[in-house]
This record gives sequence, structure tokens and C-alpha cells, in this order.
Amino acid sequence: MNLQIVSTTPFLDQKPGTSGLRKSVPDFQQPHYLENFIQAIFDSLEGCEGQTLVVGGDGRYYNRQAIQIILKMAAANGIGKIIVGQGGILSTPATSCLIRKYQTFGGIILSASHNPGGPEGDFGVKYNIGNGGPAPEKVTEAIYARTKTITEYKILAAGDINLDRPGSFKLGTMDVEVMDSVAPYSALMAELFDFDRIREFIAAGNFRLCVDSMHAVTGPYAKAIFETQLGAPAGTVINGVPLEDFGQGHPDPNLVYAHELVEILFGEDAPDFGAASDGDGDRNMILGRHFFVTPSDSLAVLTANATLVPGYRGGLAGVARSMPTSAAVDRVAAKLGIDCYETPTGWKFFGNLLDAGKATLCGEESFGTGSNHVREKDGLWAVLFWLNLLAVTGKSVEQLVAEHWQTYGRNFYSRHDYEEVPSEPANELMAQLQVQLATLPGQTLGGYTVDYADNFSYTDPVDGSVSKNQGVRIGFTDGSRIVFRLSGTGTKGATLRVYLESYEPDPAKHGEDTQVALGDLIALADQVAKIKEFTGRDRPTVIT
Ligand code: G16
Repeated sequence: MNLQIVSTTPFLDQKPGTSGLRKSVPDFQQPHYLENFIQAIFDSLEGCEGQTLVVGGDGRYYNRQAIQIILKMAAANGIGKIIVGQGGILSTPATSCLIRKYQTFGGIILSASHNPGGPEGDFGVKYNIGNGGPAPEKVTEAIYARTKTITEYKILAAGDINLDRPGSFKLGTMDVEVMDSVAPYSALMAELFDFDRIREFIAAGNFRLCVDSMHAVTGPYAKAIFETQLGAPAGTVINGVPLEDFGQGHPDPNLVYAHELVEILFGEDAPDFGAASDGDGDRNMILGRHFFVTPSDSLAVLTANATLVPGYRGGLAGVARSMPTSAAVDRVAAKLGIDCYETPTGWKFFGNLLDAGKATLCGEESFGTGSNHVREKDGLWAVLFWLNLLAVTGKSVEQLVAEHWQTYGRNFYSRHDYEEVPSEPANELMAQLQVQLATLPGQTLGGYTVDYADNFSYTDPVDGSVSKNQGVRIGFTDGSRIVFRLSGTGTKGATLRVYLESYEPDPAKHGEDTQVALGDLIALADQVAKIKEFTGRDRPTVIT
């Protein structure tokens, strides 16, 4: 075994964000940059020698090269076995599925999620623990601490492994198993959902669907599940071939970036159902004919109807949502008599609740929904859940949502993003908001009276860990609220996220346009945070 020990010096910018380390491809291609971070992972994982890890990525530019480096470093660091997806491809939920199915020590996911790819695009590395979920903060902090003191890394001098077909290989003493990327995941989906019912529903011929994989990782998964297993016509999956640069697109399933699907669903002769997923397959956007379902409403509708789906027939233990996600699901939980948890942004915060059996479904406003079947959010799972509900109820997407609002009232909700703002004024904006917090309660602003104003802090109910400074919240006495955060996933400057929510019980007003319904709050957000002044922008880059 030709083990090499390579001297290196630390990079001081390897702090994992909301979801692992995300940087531009040129950053990752600097000599030793990827290697330092991977060595820091191995150095931080006590007892990983001889263990099995899963490795895969979303197929973006640099995926293949990175996997070969990781395999050789794993062999040099005494890892026992690596399970890798065929072609180096694994969606994020499929990686979580494999970690759990084979009870591996953990896994390494290569993705920058919804960020664009290509030689000048983004790349990312995330470590997942043995429950299949993103490493909690104590693990990512240990990895970060190690990146700051690293002096050498270990790598095997060996040829590349052929990842293009399933098979078993040896790299030094380490086993490498290249595995079908789709089959274990699609088998899990078939256990949770009524595939026969969905197949009959599609075969009956008066329901049409369109699934946009945005030239990202879900293409092979979506074709296998929707077209082959569920019998939807060929061509149901669009942009289904994963490309290293996502066809120069931005694989973020929202109304702005998934415009091709949006045009189809809002066009003439539109299909009944549309869905898109992101770069690594964990996000989803759900559309009906001429109808957009906000992710917050999607979580609430799935929760309210969960027992119609085989995998959740026994009921839900509880639900969880991130703090900026609308409180629509809270109303459903109250009616069902189950607990509803409010966590900081980041799927990693759901892990303990799912492991402890406190929550069954989880969701976030950022187009993420999932359950205890894996420990990541899961885009195609959400699509299948909706299809199962449509097949069982025979109702349209719009009908299901409108009836939901009638029962529970409507939480009008929108997120305004100001992307790529210079970091300094963005930080100043947040700092001056923080200063105002103590004096805001009781004040009347633009007709709204401030009920509370704080910076969200979370105490994990399972392990007692505390996460502070998770976003500024200003709540008003009528139940509406504004939340301000800086994104933890961007790679250029800062992204300011402004989350706006109000509650409308009156069904006669449920048809109002969201931006109109939230108009006063939008103006108020600018007044309080001085968004125009600090960002120099007169409007957001993305509104969802
Ligand atoms: C990640 C996290 C999510 C989070 C999202 C946005 O998703 O897993 O929990 O909501 O980022 O985070 P931020 O607002 O900090 O940018 P993904 O799909 O990018 O892995």
C-alpha cells in the first residue's frame, strides 16, 4: 500500500454553514483545499477506522474528481469500506437512505444543493452521521476546529476506481462497493406510498403530471419512479439528464428559477400537477394547474392528511418546522392534538426530534419537507405524498389547499431574498436591528403593535444544546410577524432573507394575492430594517 503523508497549511475559511462547507469550484480546486477538509473530517470522527461510509454527490462539476480523492484518502485513513453511488451519483435523501439501510458509520455528501454548478459554479461537502442526517453543530464545530490546526493529510497513491458500473473493488485494504444509485431509495418509497393506487390513477387517463428534474440529480430517480414504476408517459420527467452544470441553470425549485415548469403549469392546457426538485434532490416545489403551493402550506396539508397514506396510517407522533416557516402546520397540530416543534433553520436540527420519536413530519419554508423515513428532507418523497393524496381523494391540488384554508384559516406567507449583498452593510443591517429589539415591544408601527421582538434561540429538547442568534423576529399583536436572517448557504457576499407572515381566518379573503395581502408588512419590514438604505436595492432578487 503506497501511503503518502502530505504536508499542508490550514485554510481559515472552512467553517461549515447551514448545510456543510459550500464554496466556489475554484476555491475547492486550490491545492490541498478539499484534502484538508476531508482530513479534518476523518480526524474528528472518533472510531471511524475499519468502519463503512457512504459517499456520493449530485453529479455537479468536480463531483467525480472529488470522489476519487476521497476514496484514496479514506483508504489511507483506515476506513474499512466505502459504498459509493454508480457514477458517483447519489441524491441527498438516497445517501441518507443508504446510511440507514446499511447502518454505516456515516456518509459524505458532495453537493452545493440549489446553487449553480460548473467550473465557475459552486461545490460543497457535508458530513452525515450514523442516523443518516447532517452532523449536529458539535461535530461540525470539531471539524472546523481541526481545519484550523491541520498540518498534514494522508492519501493513497493509487489509480482511479471505475465508478460507472456496480461492482466491488479494493483500494489498499479498503473495500469499495459501487452500488445502483436508485434502487434502494425507490424501494423505500414503494413501502411508504400506495404505488398501485397512484399507478391506477395515472392509468385512468384524466390526470396529467410534469416533473422537472432541472438537469440535476433526481433525473434517474424520477424517471425510474414516475415513468417506469408508476407508468406515467415518457416525457413526464423534463430536464431529466443530470448535467455537470445543470444545463447552465440554477437548480432551485422556486417560482423564479424553475420558470420552465412554472410556464407549463400556468400556461394553456396545463397539466394537473407539477413538481420540481433541486440540485441534490432534497427540495421540492409543488404546483397545481395555475396554482402554487407554498412550502409552509404543503407541510400543513401533508400533516392534516397523513393518515390517508400507507406509511403514516398509524398517525403522527408530532411535527416540526423551522422558525421562519409559517405557523400553518401549528394549527393542524393543535387540532390533531400532537406536539409541534419550532427549530432554527437547518435540517440538522430535526435529527434529534426524529430519532427520539417526537416528530414524524418536518418541513421548512425553503422548499424542504420530509419525515422519519430518512434524516434529510426529501423532494421526491414530497411529490409522491402529494400524488398519493390526489389519487385517494380525487381532488385537485387547488381544491385540497382551498379546503384546508377553509378549515384552518390561511397563513399568508412570503420570503423576500436580497442576494449577493456586500457582507459589511448586511451585517450592519442585522446589528442595527438587534439594537432596536429591547425597545420595540409595545410600539405601534404602521398600524401594527409589536408584541415581541427577539433574536431566536433554541434549546434542543433532547440533548439540551443551545443555538443562539438564529434570526431576528418581530411579532405583532394580531399574530403577524416579520423575520430577518442572513443565509448560511450562499457563497458570494451575503443574502438577506426577510420572511413575512399574516393570518386570515375569513374564507372570503383567502383568494387575495399574497404580495397584496402582505403589502403593509412588506413596507414595515423596510422601515424597521432600512433595507433599501443598507442594501442599496429597491426590490428583492427573489420572491417566493
Ligand atoms: C439548507 C438546509 C435547510 C435550510 C436551507 C436554507 O438546505 O438544509 O435546512 O433551510 O439550507 O438555509 P439558509 O436560509 O441559511 O440559506 P439545502 O437544500 O441548501 O441543503
